[in-house]
Parts: sequence; structure tokens; C-alpha cells
Amino acid sequence: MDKSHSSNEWSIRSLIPENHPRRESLIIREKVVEGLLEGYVAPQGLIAHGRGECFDYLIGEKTQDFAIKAMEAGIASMLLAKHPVISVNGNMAALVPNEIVKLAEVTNSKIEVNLFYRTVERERKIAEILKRAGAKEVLGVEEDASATIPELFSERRRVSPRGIYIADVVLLGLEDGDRTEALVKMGKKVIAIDLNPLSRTAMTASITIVDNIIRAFPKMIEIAEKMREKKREELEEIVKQYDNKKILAEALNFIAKRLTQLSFDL
Ligand code: PTJ
Repeated sequence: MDKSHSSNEWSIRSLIPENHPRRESLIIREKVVEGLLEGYVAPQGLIAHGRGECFDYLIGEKTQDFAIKAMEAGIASMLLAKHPVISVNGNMAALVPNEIVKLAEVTNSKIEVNLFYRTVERERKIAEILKRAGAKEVLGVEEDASATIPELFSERRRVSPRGIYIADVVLLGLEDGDRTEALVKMGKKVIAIDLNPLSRTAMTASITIVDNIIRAFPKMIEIAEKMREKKREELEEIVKQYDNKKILAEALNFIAKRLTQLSFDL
């Protein structure tokens, strides 16, 4: 990144016209850019975000039924879990820091920073953002990431022995397929939020929420607040009935039908 550009020159949030038809989407994009300029979003996070925007178009930029069903199964799993953990990367910290903290509170989950492009500086910055958002404890920073996920060679293999290492349920967003696979192989239930229903993460996770983290987190908080009143047996039934392959098929079918309809409407 050219250091001669101040963050104001790159970040144009204040210049986006009030009546711009895609104002909301542009503001969200700016948050990721600001995270990059502040040094906690990885440059590759911008590419990932653009990919997400494309898939969000395909699902109509709305939370669809297949995502709600996956969220319900995901929240039920988190509420039933012994050691639920929310895994946080740069993009998540830029887009939903307050919601991560709130969802962790409602589901009694731990919060852990876990980065693909790991640097101690980014870890510290993300932990600081989460603490500012109200997190009492953030795992996975510096020496706390002392345990290792077997069969994984990226920096993402380092995890907290009090967090992801012992977790039975892990919620993650914008994840790398290899790590999702490694976590599933370790016997963990992985709940992934990923706009691309064809990604390796989406295909490998135990529960895939095909939705934007921007919409998914607030909705999951709402669901968790209602669901925590339910009996254990009811939650177990929701998890038992859930079929991830069916949900992914619903997402793909939805996109296919929507595109066909749009082609007729031209
Ligand atoms: O902060 P780090 O170092 O851990 O790195 C994070 C990134 C995102 C750079 C890293 O995990 C990465 O390279 O991810 P991928 O392999 O590009 O995968 C990102 C996936 O998330 C893609 O399938 C995107 O479609 C999807 N995605 C992007 N934005 C969103 C999203 N899914 C949900 N909500 C979004 N806002």
C-alpha cells in the first residue's frame, strides 16, 4: 500500500451521495477499506469482499429461507454446545464487531481471533476492536495461540488451547476451505457463514449459512434471544432434522431460478 495516500484520500465514505442507489453497499465496502488502512484487514480481504458482493447479488441481497433454516440449526448447536467459539478474522472485525460480541454473550460463546494471514500486529488490533465493542476476553492473541490444529499448514493452524482447540462448535465467516475441513476432521461442528454456496468451506462445513455476515449476525442474535428459552430436547430436534446438503441445494436452486426469472424479465 502506498503510504503517501492518507486514509482520507482512499476512504470516500463521506463522499458517497445520500441518494446513491447502492449507498449501503458502498458504505459497507468502505468499512473494509478502512480496516485495511488501519492495518487489521488483510489486502486479500478486499478481494474476498468483492467476491462476496457478487454472490450477494445472486441471492438478491436478502436473507433467504435457506439461510434462516441454517441459522436456526447453527444457533441451536451453539446453545447446546459445551465450548462454543466464534472465530474472528479481519473482515468480520471490520463489518460486525458489536454483533460478534453480542452473539457471544447471548450464546455464551468464547471469542477467538484466528487469521489466515496471521501477524501479531493484526491480532492485537482485532482484539482491541472487539474489546472496544465490549468483549471481556479475546482468545488467540500472541502466546495464547499455542495449540495446533493437526494437518494444517497455514498460520491458521495456531489456535487457543482454551478456545478453538477444545471447542465442540465453531462459528466462522469468510473462511478458508482447508481449515474448515481440518476442524471438521477434529470432530468439531463447524457453522460457516459464506455467501458462496460452492466454496470449499460451504461444502465442508456442518452447517452453512449462505448469507452476508452483515445481515446474518443481527438475525442470529434475534434467533438466539428467542431460542434460549427453548428446552434442550427442542433444540436437539432442530439440530437432528437439519440437512446441510439439502440447504446448499436449496441455495443453488434459488439462484438458478432467480437468474432464469431475471432473464425472462429483461
Ligand atoms: O483476516 P484473515 O487474514 O483471516 O483473512 C481473511 C480472508 C477473507 C482474506 C481469507 O479468509 C480469505 O482469503 O478468504 P476467501 O478464501 O477469499 O473466502 C472468503 C469467502 O467469503 C468467499 O467464499 C466469499 O464469497 C465469502 N464472503 C465474502 N464477503 C462475505 C462473504 N460471506 C459472507 N459475508 C460477507 N460479507
